[in-house]
Amino acid sequence: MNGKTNERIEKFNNWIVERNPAEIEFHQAVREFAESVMPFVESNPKYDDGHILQRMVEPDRIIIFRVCWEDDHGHINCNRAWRVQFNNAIGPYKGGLRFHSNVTQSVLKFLGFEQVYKNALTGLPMGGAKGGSDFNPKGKSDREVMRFCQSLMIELSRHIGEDTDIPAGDIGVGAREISYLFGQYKRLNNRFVGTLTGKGLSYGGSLIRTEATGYGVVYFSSYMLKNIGDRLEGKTALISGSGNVAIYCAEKLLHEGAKVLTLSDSSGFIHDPDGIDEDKLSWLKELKFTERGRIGEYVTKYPNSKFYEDEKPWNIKADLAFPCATQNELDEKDAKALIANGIQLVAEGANMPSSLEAAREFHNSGVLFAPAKAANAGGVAVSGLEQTQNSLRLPWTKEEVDDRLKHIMQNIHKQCVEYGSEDAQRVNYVKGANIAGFVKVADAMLAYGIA
Ligand code: NDP
Ligand code: 2IT
Repeated sequence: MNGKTNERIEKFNNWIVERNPAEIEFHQAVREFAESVMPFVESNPKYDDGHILQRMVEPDRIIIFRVCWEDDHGHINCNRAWRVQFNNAIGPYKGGLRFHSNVTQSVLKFLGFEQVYKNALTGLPMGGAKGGSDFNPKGKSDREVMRFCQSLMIELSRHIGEDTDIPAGDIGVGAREISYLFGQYKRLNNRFVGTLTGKGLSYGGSLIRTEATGYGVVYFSSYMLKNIGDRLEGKTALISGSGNVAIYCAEKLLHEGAKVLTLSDSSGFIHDPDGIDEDKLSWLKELKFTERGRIGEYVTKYPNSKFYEDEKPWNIKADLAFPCATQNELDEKDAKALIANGIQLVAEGANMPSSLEAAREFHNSGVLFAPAKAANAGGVAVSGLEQTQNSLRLPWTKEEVDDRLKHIMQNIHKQCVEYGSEDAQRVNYVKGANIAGFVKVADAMLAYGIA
């Protein structure tokens, strides 16, 4: 990159910081994107002339609202909720809802921004959005979660619809929450339409949607390895998180013959040197999804493993790493530790789990690095397939959805190679994913004129 381009990137980033004060996660996501896309914009004057980058970083709209609900003790609670409708140039807004005490407007703006380009990469007609609340579902009863979801939907329902905006799950929003939200949406509208995805199978959900994000991360990783004549079989893997994405990432790695050594949650990580096999994983599913237990309980059941309280798994030696918990869970120091231990591939199951410095470390040391936009797009892709099945009023088989998911992940890999090949040997997947997503959205925006 020449000095003039660097200067433009700096100026652009300073402008973003000024316009969006204190939104540090949003600054980070835009910076990573601008570093890839600015040189491309400069060499394609139609994008520069259209001021496309400047337009893309402004959400179409943000809806902010109060959610009041009564807990089991009769106390009145008040949370804040948002829906960031970022960009609908190539389809209706689409993206998850997150319930976590650390949700802020900045977090939802970074997630909404990245969702736009992730959704474009899937090849399905979906714009990008994200929403959620600072409501913390941990320790709440089912009835409390239900009352919160119903209250939230009373306001959210005015802004969404099957052709307008289709929310889904994310951190803290799984099958239980989607059911309460969908039930309330249906009640308020008196229409049975696919306005949420991740629904239960008996009321419009798609087979494989639960597994899709984790499976997709592994499919993408196998295409990356195949591209250099390698495969997943026989490799060792570190996974962080033990939620939806982490568990199904582990399951697919086992199917592919890899050995999973770690899983984690916000209290620490477990290391099982014998590997987390299918039986252990099925026990874990019960623990995490039914009993809502903590990962540390694993060592009581499997005493040959060890629990490391308040630590992350990145110091364990392995071939592959899959950060599948949350943003910025892997920093420069963690990246250096992974590299020193000879890590071959890092694929982001979570959204923006690597800090900018960590991603740079991976790039500079030649680690195969799959950014979230590409690697975890399988979840929203199968959400898109759920919408298609809802419109057709026809459910597809497990095999059909899984085949389509594989094909979509392969096609995302192909787009990364097309736009990210730096020489015959090396693909820069960050650059490839950012530019491929950018081109689709930018071309649609240009076609609409000035809007
Ligand atoms: P879940 O709520 O099912 O699981 C989240 C996991 O991450 C839990 O183990 C949780 O631990 C851990 N975690 C969450 N926040 C933190 C934190 N601040 N520090 C440490 N650990 C944390 O969420 P998902 O598995 O659905 O989502 C995980 C990531 O994947 C997110 O980044 C999400 O945006 C992304 N993603 C999800 C998709 C989906 O389809 N669900 C699709 C694409 C991306 P604890 O229980 O202790 O909080
Ligand atoms: O980050 C993501 O892609 C998701 N949470 C899934 C969104 C969706 O609409 O399925």
